[in-house]
Amino acid sequence: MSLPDMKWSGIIEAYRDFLPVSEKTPVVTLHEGGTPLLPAPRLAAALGIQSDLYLKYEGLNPTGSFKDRGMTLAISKAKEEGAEKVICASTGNTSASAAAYGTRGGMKVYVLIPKGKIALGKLAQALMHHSGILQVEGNFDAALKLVTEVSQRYPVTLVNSINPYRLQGQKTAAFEVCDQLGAAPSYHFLPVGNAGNITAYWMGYREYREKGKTAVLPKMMGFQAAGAAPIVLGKIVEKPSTIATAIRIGNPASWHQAVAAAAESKGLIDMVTDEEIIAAYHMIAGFEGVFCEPASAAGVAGLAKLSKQGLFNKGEQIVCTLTGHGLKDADFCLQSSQKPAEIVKSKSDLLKALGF
Ligand code: AN7
Repeated sequence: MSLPDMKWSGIIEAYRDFLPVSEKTPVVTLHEGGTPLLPAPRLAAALGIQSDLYLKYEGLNPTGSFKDRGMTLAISKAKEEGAEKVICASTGNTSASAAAYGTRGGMKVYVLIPKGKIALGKLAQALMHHSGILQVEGNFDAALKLVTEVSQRYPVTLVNSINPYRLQGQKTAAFEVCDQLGAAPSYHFLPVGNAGNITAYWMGYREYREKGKTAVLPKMMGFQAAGAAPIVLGKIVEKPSTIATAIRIGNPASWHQAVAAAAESKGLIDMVTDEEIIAAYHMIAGFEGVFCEPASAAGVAGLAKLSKQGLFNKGEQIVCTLTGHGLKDADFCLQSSQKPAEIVKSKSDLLKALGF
């Protein structure tokens, strides 16, 4: 490993020239970003894809999801502006990230989550970082509406992706992909929930092209869960439903920007069923040793779906962002795995299990 790699100290330091910060901005960081872009040849072969396939493993961020990229900037700017309280609505990962970064910045964090619909690991994170955990009986969309209204009238800073600093921070993932590959890939697959991330990646890729860092741009390929697919259906989904709780969102905040990203890049926004998401989730872990949470597998599920149409060619590069770590939702993993652990009572049991 070279010395610059060892000195990685987060996305604000790495990409300062591209971000709305000054020397006066107090940088609140957990050294997020710098995540690996992993070649995935066994997964590509299993999907029958000739292109080079890579996984951008965002589960390796400090709180286990891509949200940390946006949160370091949103919290640093909130601190610069003197905020004492921050708030977000969340399907889980935003709250985990806000809780960690807000605490590190010396602020009080409040999170509003849909009751019973967030993965346990994410709830544990919000608890551990001493945030005020509040629940709504409704879904994420209702929670977002509430925190937006309150933050407009009271001295509490909203750190959902409506806060423009969030997407500014998140765009650095596109910079990293270009820096790691030497140019933008042919296709970029990712899950779509509130639609901030696809918007941020597209902004990042375009900025990098304007600065001469990549000559090409990828096709942006976003995937919603079929039970929570307002953009695909063209209408708000009042009661979104999917096992991928992170993307259980019926009225995305960045809806129009996401549609524009897909259109301008000649990509698409489509949907995948829960069965397709679960199959992809197990394939990524089973073929590549990479564990992501169910929602994170929606992009790969989309790739699996399209690969049947023979769209992808040799010499092309495909990047799939895995947005969050699998340990966030260990409950779901155990529920959806077919095989319980075998009981071993003797050496002969063990030898039999090993196939000897
Ligand atoms: C693992 O935490 O919206 O389309 O409140 O946690 O940018 O919303 C999470 C979203 C994908 C969707 N994968 O990204 C929240 C929240 C994971 C996520 C998404 C989320 P966006």
